[in-house]
Amino acid sequence: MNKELFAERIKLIREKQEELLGSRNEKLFSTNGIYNRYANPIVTREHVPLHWRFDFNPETNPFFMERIGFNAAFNAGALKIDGKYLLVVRVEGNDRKSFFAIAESPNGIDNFKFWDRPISMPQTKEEDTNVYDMRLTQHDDGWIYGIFCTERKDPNAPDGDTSSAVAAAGIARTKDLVCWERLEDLKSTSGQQRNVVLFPHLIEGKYAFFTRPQDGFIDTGKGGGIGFGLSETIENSEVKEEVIVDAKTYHTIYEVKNGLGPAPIRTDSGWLHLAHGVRNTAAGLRYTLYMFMTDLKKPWIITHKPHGHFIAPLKEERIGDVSNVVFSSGWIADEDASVKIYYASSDTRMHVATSTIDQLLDYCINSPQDKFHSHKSVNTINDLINKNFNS
Ligand code: M1P
Repeated sequence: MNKELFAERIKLIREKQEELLGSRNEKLFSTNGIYNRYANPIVTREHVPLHWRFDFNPETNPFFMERIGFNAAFNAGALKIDGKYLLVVRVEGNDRKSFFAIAESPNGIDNFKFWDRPISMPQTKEEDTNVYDMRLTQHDDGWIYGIFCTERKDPNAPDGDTSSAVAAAGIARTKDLVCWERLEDLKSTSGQQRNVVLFPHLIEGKYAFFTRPQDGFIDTGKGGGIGFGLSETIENSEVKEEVIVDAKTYHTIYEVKNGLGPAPIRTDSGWLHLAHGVRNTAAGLRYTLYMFMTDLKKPWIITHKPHGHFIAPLKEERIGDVSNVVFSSGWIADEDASVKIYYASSDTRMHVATSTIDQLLDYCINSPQDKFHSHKSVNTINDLINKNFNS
């Protein structure tokens, strides 16, 4: 390729990305009045910096071809620091390996831009094959913790089984999201763990974790449900006992499995929680988001739980690498009591929805509960109809 064509390709590709990164997002009208979606995804594989993808030297890359491809950017943890909205994005390469990278926005809604380098995560004695889905917790002890899933090949897999894996909760801490100190993985009595979240305060002087015990890598088996347990230390964390906060339940949107999303938000009325629930369908698993509240002093006890899903995959969100999925591991409660809810669709790209603490409390406290039977759902609907007819 001649020099002019090489330069022209760089110019075109740069312009296209700058246009994407600089584009404004539009808040959409909300019929449900609980939260607002936005017109565009906020982080996608197209946001991955060009210097991670292309060799800019015409001698070694004469066709200016992409040398490293990226497949998806999803399931991000979130934190606001010094007025900046930061997402720890799960970036997945074409080689299927996920890693973490920070995307920063001045307003939390658009203009997300990746920092210059991805996070180099230190290893434990047992190296990670794959890491993903980091939840961030700003803990009272002064550290920012990232709890994530570390996946390794199952050492007990029979010969020829090249896909069985073991999932565990990896733990790392940082002060600046650049340098990370890796701690030992969480030990627990259940076989595997995913979707583990660190609670921001000590309870009875101990570190407190929301867990998701599971027997297998995909199937939660006899385990499942969102659990809760305490650990004496964080450096060598071990949860010896898990109570189930929210069990998987027949004929609900969390029938097959569930897991906590981000660390809960504290309000005067209790802790607000966002979680994902999974049900089976003829078309495969369907992941939706749901909410519940727990007691301020006993965050393992549910006080309010609206029926059904809070956010379900809609329109384009329904399609991607793993279709019919919404998943959240990050939200930010702002100083003005607004809440930015970050969620990924179909294991492919990131979105934002906005609400307020008051709206979310009203939703959790005043929405009817699931009564687990069709005829009882009809009674609930009739209660509302009667109220409206009599008012
Ligand atoms: O593919 C959907 C999600 O599946 C897993 O979540 P869970 O453990 O609850 O089934 C995770 O791999 C998650 O990353 C993924 O989005």
